[in-house]
Amino acid sequence: MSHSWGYGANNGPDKWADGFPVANGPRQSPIDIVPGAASYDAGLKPLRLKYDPSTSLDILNNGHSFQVTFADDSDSSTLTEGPITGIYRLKQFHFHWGASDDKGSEHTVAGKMYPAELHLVHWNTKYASFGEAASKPDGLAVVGVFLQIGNKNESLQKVLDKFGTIKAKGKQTTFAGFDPTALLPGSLNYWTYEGSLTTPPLLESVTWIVCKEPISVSSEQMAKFRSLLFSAEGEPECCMVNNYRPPQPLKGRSVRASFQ
Ligand code: SG4
Ligand code: ZN
Repeated sequence: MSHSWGYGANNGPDKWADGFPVANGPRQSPIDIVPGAASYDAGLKPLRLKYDPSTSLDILNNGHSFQVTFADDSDSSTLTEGPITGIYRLKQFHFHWGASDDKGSEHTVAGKMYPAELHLVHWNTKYASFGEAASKPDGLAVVGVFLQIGNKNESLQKVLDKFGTIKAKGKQTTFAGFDPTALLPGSLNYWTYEGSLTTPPLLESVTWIVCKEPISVSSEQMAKFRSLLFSAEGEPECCMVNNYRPPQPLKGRSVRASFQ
């Protein structure tokens, strides 16, 4: 891969191992979650997500996805309990999605793909910064939430309404006062396993927490995701679609469920 990574035929997931050999490592993500093969663990605590809307800062098209970034200089927006120990701070959330409603999520459930998947990225405050935590086996915890076609999602719409200003790669605008709690499903039942970032550098530092219950998104809202561009202003327009990595081998890992 002489050029930078992406999701195209020449720089997509099949090529990532050329520049990032850990792509074939022992704890890569995403995976196919087989509910019948997951073991219920009565010792898994409920997730505690405490988000302060005043910590939301801005929204950015980074050329791979778009993300909403949070101030992470204090324990204002945190994830605790669940499968993790200690305090993890919210850094950003982003999504992965398809070119059509029949694909787009990274994790799959018994082979089923959802049209999109939300990732809320947190880092372990036993380390000094996100950058330091990102390479540690217990450095990151990402909460994954599937999106399923249904009613219009009014909380998500607040995010989509900013897309006009972040259409191209590198575009950024302020995004204040947003509470990501509004994007969580009613039930926080989850599966958990030890995995990795799903994009290069594919670091094996993520405790994955995947919610069983999806949130809703309308077909019209999904179409809006696909109006973003991978390309920068002035470059040939290239729609941001299919920015997901397919499931990777489990390699003997166990998937635990917080519910029966
Ligand atoms: C997306 O490309 C995000 O925009 C990235 O965020 C993120 O990288 C990457 O996905 C991998 O994260 O939860 N899917 S994932 O494993 O969080 C990081 C940024 O580039 C390091 C900041
Ligand atoms: Zn992600």
